[in-house]
Amino acid sequence: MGKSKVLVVGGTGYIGRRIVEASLKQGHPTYVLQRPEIGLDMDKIQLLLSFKKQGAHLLRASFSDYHSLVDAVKHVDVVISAMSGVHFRSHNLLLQLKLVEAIKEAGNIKFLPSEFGINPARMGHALEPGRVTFDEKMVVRKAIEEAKIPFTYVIANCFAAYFAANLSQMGILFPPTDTVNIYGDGNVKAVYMDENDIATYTIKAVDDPRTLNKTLYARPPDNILSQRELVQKWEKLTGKQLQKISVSEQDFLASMKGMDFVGQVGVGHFYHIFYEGCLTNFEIGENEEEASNLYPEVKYTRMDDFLKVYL
Ligand code: NDP
Ligand code: GNU
Repeated sequence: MGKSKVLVVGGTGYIGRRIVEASLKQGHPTYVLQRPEIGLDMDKIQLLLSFKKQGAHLLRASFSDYHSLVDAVKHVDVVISAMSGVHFRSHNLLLQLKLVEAIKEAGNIKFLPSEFGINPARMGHALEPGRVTFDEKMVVRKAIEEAKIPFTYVIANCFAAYFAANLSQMGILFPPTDTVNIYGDGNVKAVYMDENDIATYTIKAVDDPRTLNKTLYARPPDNILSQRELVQKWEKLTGKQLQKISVSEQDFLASMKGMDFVGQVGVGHFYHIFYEGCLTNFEIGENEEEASNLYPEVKYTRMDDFLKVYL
């Protein structure tokens, strides 16, 4: 039995493009949704053409044309959604409900919905307005499970480019040069993942019976780091100490006032990650898997190496 045919929805997106590349690299017949709505977005067009050059097939479909979605998913065995969550660019997680319906109608297809962050099933207590990310992901999961569609939920923890590159500072995507805000005592453990490894693990899970109807965490031992440990790695690389300013929980949460919606969402997520420790304050359960344990052959990127490009 050959490798499953994979359709990536949201394939020109930030994690989506990496999932397309990983699917091609691991030898899956790879399909990418081509939406008419991308119009004159030349960057997306160029990305789609580059995927085609690498052997991917483009499938035209639109979320405003349900039958085009059904026709598209009928070409494949597995659909992976990398639909945007709540952040800088757009916020369309609930559009996936149409995709669930199309997959249900087509039948015999596994679905990996757009997760790739904190496990939303553990965030019932999450702060407003950031909780919307988790609530919407849970609505999609409910639809998948009610439709009895086989699934795998990929919990990516923190994308390194959004959380490690900036030493976990908000509002910037490069390391600070003089001072760094430390959340509380900075000793709460987080998990930082290179996005390319998330894509690799996601594709490894596609045909793996061990991940069928399971939650797959990316929590490799060397990448379980506190913010203070991450800062120390950077200081070692630069040979320069940063001035550390400890931010109390109260002051951090108070900073939400006066921020725009996305900023407030971010404060909520950062709070749960760096004050509460929501990524590491639990053991991975019986009915759950950890990616570096299932796929020890993957030489996942450590943050010492990830940070080098920012020097
Ligand atoms: P992007 O903002 O890159 O968007 C991904 C894709 O969503 C787009 O490329 C587009 O697909 C599709 N999309 C957006 N709007 C629409 C629309 N109106 N109709 C149809 N398709 C649409 O997403 P990210 O890669 O940043 O996020 C993907 C997932 O990763 C989310 O679940 C998010 O929560 C999570 N995430 C996690 C992070 C972490 O640190 N763990 C960091 C960032 C995101 P197309 O290619 O067809 O144009
Ligand atoms: C990260 C962000 C970075 C926000 C997740 C504001 C979903 C997740 C770790 O919403 O846009 O500065 O788990 O000023 O489950 C936001 C998104 C990151 C947080 C990405 C995200 C992480 C979404 C900021 C900022 C770098």
